[in-house]
Amino acid sequence: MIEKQLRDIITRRYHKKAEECSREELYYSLLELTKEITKERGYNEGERKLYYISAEFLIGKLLSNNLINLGLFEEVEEVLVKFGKTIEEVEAAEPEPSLGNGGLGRLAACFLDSIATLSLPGDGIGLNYHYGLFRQIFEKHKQKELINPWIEPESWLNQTDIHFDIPFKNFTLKSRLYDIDVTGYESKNNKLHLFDVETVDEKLVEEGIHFDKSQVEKNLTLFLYPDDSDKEGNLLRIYQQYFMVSNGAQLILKECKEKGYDLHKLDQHVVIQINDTHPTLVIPELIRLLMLKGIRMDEAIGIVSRTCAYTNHTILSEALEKWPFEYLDEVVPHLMPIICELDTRVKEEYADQKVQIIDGERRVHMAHIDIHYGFSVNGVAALHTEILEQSELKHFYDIYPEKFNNKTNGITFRRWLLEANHPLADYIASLIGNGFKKDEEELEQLLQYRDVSQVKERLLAIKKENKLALKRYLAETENIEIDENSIFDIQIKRLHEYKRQQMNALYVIHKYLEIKKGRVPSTPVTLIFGAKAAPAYETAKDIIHLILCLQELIQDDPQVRRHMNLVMVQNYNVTKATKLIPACDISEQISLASKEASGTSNMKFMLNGAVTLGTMDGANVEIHDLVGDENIYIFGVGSKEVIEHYAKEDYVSKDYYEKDPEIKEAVDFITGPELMKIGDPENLNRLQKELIGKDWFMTLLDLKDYIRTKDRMIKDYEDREGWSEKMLVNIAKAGYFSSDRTIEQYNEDIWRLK
Ligand code: CR6
Repeated sequence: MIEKQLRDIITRRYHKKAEECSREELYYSLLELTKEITKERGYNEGERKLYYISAEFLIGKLLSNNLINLGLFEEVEEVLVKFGKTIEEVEAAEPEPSLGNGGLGRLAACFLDSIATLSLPGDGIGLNYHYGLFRQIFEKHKQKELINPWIEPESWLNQTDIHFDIPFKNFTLKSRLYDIDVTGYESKNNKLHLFDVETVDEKLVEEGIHFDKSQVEKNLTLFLYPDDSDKEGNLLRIYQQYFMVSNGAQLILKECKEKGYDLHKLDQHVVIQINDTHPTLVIPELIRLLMLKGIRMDEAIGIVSRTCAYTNHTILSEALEKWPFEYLDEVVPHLMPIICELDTRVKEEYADQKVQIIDGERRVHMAHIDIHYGFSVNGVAALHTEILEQSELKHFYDIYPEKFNNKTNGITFRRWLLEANHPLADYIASLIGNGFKKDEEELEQLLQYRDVSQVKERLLAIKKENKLALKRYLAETENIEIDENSIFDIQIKRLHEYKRQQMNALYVIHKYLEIKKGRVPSTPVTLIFGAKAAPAYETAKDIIHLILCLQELIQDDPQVRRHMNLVMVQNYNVTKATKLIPACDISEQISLASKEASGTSNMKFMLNGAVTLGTMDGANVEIHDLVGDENIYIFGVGSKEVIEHYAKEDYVSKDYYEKDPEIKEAVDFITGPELMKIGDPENLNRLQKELIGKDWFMTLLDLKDYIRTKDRMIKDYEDREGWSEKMLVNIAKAGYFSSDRTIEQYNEDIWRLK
């Protein structure tokens, strides 16, 4: 059936036999076929609809994902083999859209998958960035940023004829809507609506990712989050945000009109989830648009407040947006009377400075708009929500306890198990049947095999198979050699000081020195990193530099390399994650307690049978609750103590450095002769100074415990039977972290869709 359809498409497109097609030709033919079949399934509908507005949707490649959701993957795989290609080869021809930075954007993509899978009517609304997040390459042990194009004449995007006029202070931009069909697993579709400007000029980009930030009509949707270290960058972000939400709001009202809904009852038909503060301007914009339709301000504010819900993803205050009043006024003056009115109402009601929208320095606190004028505020893991309620947003919690709720993040198992790890998914299905693919808690049935050696041996064998696959992939794509018989210890996530890649690097230094002294680990270890640093984030780039220098030092030292290897993969993205995660033994989740709101790679690793090495932070806490002490390695200071250190300002990294010879030796090594020969003294010196003089995220506080715990883990790995039991328990308990569960909870508590 599929074979015939595909052959017909190939004949029409290329006038040749499928067996003679290049992988690109097969990819485009499959793209066409998949889009066609998707359309035929139809779309979820209902009296009430969700709009998930987000500046990021890190969807990654879609071919395999969509084929799995359509139930066609196996068939297509077989047909391609007939044509002389593997699905991996064909998929390599698909460009990867990088429309997100990391966890937050990937979460939005997982959510869209689950919303469709649960047959809920819910669309995404975002921007059609032409280049998305930069492509990373390494040169001279440093990160270099390049453009990352993904839009080709033919892609998953469907051009529509929907346009809106978006008013800015001095000009109006006409938008165009592109849609991507979101396939649910064995269900109907929803849509991801991505707005663009026709006047965008890709040639505006000069060297690397630099471009003229002042020409808004030419650059508005060029990049995801352009550098905002200067005023022009900040203004561009405000332009992007308003462009996104005004389009979104106009689309929502258009759909309501087509369905004949009464706008006075908008909140009965529509719910808007505001993903972090980037889409916050949708609140004043929707009020403005309702007023243009003749609804009085008072009523409009009420309607919008009953329609919008807000998700907070961080307690890092630098990430909670506060726009200077005059910046907003320069871009969207027509919203300012509304924002001022929203602020006045708050000031009349509450004297507390901490809950005001416009502060004494005339900065507009975006999250405060969301909390006062939305009906729900949620954190993304139990600990995170508790910290919001008890400290970060306490002043709001005191006013509106009923608005606060927790929704622990989740991941879609279709992408992160069925697609990423076929051997494991198939084996699980052979043991407990296919039910877990839609009802993930069924994975618990695996616990009955806890004492069955055969099953645990098979889990070890699958892990080995995946390690070999990763070895082949890295050899082919990055010319990197790794040893599949070593322990794979992996830390992949954005580079940020709070995530503490620098602590992992200090472990490497410590181990290097140990090996040099003849104290070698019982099993060799391969430490794998993958991370992009924000282009303007100096310390993050210095940490990448340190890791790359260490990589060279170790690669060139056969004596050390035999026992410990270090590799940093280039351009870490969704595709690389799907290759790395199934091969992992030790999952590094080592953020400073209280700082990682949830984390989601921790869930992906667990599901694929890795054991977590982590702090009591974010969703690690819930993983610990589920698997128990024996099946996770927890270390470090807890969140209460950390919060106290910040309150008392009593953490002095220099004390730890001076008092502990082991810590001192590792930190000193950063600027020792071995690394200074390889790297750039300016970066290495600066990083060392940062660690001794500031260390805002308390690396040295947890370093010793981290080293001890990781060493214990490496030792425990030798007991293969014991280790495989930990793997089994982790997989069996991962069901809770399905985004289907998360979305069911969003729906029950917040969205209330049928
Ligand atoms: N950086 C959190 O830090 C969380 C995701 C998704 C983050 C991370 O712990 O898992 O959101 N926050 O909720 C932001 O992006 C602001 C992230 O991805």
